[in-house]
Amino acid sequence: MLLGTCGSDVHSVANYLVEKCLIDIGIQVKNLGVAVSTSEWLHNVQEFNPDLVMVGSMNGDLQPLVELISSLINAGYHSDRVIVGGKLRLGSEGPSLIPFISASGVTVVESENPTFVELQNVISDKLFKLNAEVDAKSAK
Ligand code: B12
Repeated sequence: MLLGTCGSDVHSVANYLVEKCLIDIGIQVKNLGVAVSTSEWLHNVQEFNPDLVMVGSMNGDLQPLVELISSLINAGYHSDRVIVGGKLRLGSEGPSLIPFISASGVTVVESENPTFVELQNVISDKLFKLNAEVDAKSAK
């Protein structure tokens, strides 16, 4: 899966710890790091076709996140494979944009301080469901 932040978000500590918590349960993570531009995201999604795209947003600026999600969907990446989380509620734009982000079909981890076990469970469940869908399609 791909992991990173977008826009001008430089909160690398959270990014690093989330990466470690996923690696701990055997998930392969390509960490793009912080303040990743939309074009860089799109380039990596096209190159690696990841099972999941995980975007962290810490600094309260949700507009770049919304733009990235739209760009990914426009480029044909399924919104069901996008997971966002971090400090999504605190910024002035937070409360109004979370429903908008959810409505686009991405998975929003709404807890600002999920334990690593919660985070690991969300991701494992998501991967399990996606794999089950792929199996069901190929069985038809
Ligand atoms: C350290 C820090 C900084 C450092 C970052 C250093 C670094 N290299 O990482 C510096 C000083 C650079 C910084 C700058 C700023 N910061 Co700052 N920062 C923090 C601080 C104190 C800790 C963040 C952290 O690393 N936590 C450690 C991680 C592991 O814990 P966590 O955040 O709880 O992580 C969990 C969740 O967030 C979630 N999660 C995190 N990432 C992801 C990704 C995905 C995909 C998922 C699903 C979940 C997820 O899961 C994690 C595990 O539970 C927080 C306050 C706080 N106490 O949280 C403010 C905070 C995040 N910062 C804040 C702000 C406003 C800023 C600035 C805008 C301040 C300013 N005016 O300049 C700038 C923005 C800079 C930028 N361009 O991004 C606000 C954000 C408010 C908001 N969201 O509305 C906070 C919450 C402080 C506050 N209470 O106001 N910051």
